[in-house]
Amino acid sequence: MHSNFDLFADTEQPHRSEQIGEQSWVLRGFALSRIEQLLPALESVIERAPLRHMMTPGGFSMSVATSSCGALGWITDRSGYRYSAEDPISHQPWPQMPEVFRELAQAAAKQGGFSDFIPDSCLINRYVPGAKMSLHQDKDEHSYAAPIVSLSLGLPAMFLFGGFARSDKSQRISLLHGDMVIWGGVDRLRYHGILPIKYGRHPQLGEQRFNLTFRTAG
Ligand code: MD3
Ligand code: FE
Repeated sequence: MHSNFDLFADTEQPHRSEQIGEQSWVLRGFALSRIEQLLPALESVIERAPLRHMMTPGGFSMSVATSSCGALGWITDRSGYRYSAEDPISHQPWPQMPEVFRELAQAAAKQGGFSDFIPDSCLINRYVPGAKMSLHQDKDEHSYAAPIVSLSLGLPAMFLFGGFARSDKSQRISLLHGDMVIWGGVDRLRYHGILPIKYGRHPQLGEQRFNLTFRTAG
């Protein structure tokens, strides 16, 4: 793994950046400078579009609770995985993507060389201890040209970063409160997952982990 220190002119704060793939990077603590705007914005989104355990096409309830904001939200039910312009519970459009979400996602994407990233969807995943996400590829987006940017909050997680076949060996990368990750280009279709979250209590978020993923879905 390659590691280096970068000095970002816009924040004047040094961030540790780790390259984990040809076009993938972990930006340690990248969201911390905006945490005071970020947490209330997240709270307001999930007040309007409450977290829910969606049903997979196979009929299992997901251990992760999800919601979305932006023009499109990711949903799953008995008819499959897809993006939808409305929340299937309220039949209303998803809440707007808060400015601070978009700004952080675009600033992170820029660090990976994706300077024209325009996310139209933010999927919110909430993990409690024991919740996990099995190895999968993200293939529901219209185009794979745009990167995916993720933001981790709360309890730590062990992220699995695999290859292009399910059976390829995975790297294990721990993701902490405030870390952001960029995946694009040749790494966009890699298998990935999250090991079961360990018990613990985060000082700001309690017994949970949130992951926000920013995508160009439409
Ligand atoms: C790696 N979420 O929502 S970060 C997902 O932490 C998802 O909640 C995880 O996988 C989480 O689909 C992992 C997101 C992520 C997204 C896309 C990727 C990691 C990726 C695409 C390629 C490689
Ligand atoms: Fe995924």
